[in-house]
Amino acid sequence: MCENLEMLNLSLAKTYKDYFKIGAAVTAKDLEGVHRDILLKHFNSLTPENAMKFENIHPEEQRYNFEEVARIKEFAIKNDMKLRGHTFVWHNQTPGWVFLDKNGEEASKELVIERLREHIKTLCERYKDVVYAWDVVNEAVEDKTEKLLRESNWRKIIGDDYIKIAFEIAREYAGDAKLFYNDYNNEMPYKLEKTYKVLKELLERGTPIDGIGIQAHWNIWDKNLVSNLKKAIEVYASLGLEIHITELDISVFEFEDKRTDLFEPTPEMLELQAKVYEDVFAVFREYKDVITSVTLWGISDRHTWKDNFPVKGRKDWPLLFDVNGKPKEALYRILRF
Ligand code: HAH
Repeated sequence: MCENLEMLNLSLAKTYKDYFKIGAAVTAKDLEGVHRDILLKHFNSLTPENAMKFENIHPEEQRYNFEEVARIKEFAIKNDMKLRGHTFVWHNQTPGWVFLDKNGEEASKELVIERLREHIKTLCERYKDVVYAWDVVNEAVEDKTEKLLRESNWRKIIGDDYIKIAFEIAREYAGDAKLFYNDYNNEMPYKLEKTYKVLKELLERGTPIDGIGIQAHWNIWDKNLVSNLKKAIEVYASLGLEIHITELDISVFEFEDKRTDLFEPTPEMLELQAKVYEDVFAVFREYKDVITSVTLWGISDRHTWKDNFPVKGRKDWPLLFDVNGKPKEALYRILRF
């Protein structure tokens, strides 16, 4: 405890300044109150959790909604932070209009590509001064069947080359920002193999992909996590890719565990969680030459997407600060090494 008191003054971002950026996913609400204090002390990179997603920032063809991102951008610049841009091409949270023509029929390939270009150009130019990396394509690899690529409107209308096309367009407008392919479970063997195939082929065809985002929506029960993670980092690095950990959180529930009767995390869970955070940060440090950014998908357990996934309305406690914004044992473990 004495030791913990001393550590209260330490900053995560400062502790890791010679390793990688330390980020958090944020909404505009997080720029006030307890979350604001935590951000200022511990983080130097921000990812808008939802505000840059297509349906939020570009809800209608002729209407952008820049308000929330403007507040996040202003906060970042004022406090010497950078942004990760998330995300241009995704099968979720993309408005229907993108894929429909003026008669309400399925839009042509040319029209969808033209719209994508306009969208990417607008965002890249607007956020050039503050975004250091874009998630150009999110979650394109299929994980249920044997197929490599997921079905989506993007793929259905543009064809398999939609990924290559998106990266090429982004490269035209993104300036110095790095371009990332981002996905979940891509450290697990089944998906690592597919992702490697997809990315290798894209890179061989000259697709301007700079890096891979490992989302890192993990849990405290996965015994193979550290070995899978190391293997995945080595495989992706062998392709010459930079690596970002983009959406880290460590659930107290196994994915298959759908129980709803737990109202606070048990001491055993918190201890196990601290150990998993400690272990994965040791791996991140070991690979600091290829890992250049580590982002938590939220700030404190008060607000986390895990409260609605995979079970809607079930509380989870996956982050480094508790529901009151107090540091958890997990935070101390990654500050002390
Ligand atoms: C992520 N999907 C998204 O990239 C992010 O934008 C969103 O806010 C939260 C999570 C993760 C995901 C998953 O782990 C399993 C199935 C679908 C989506």
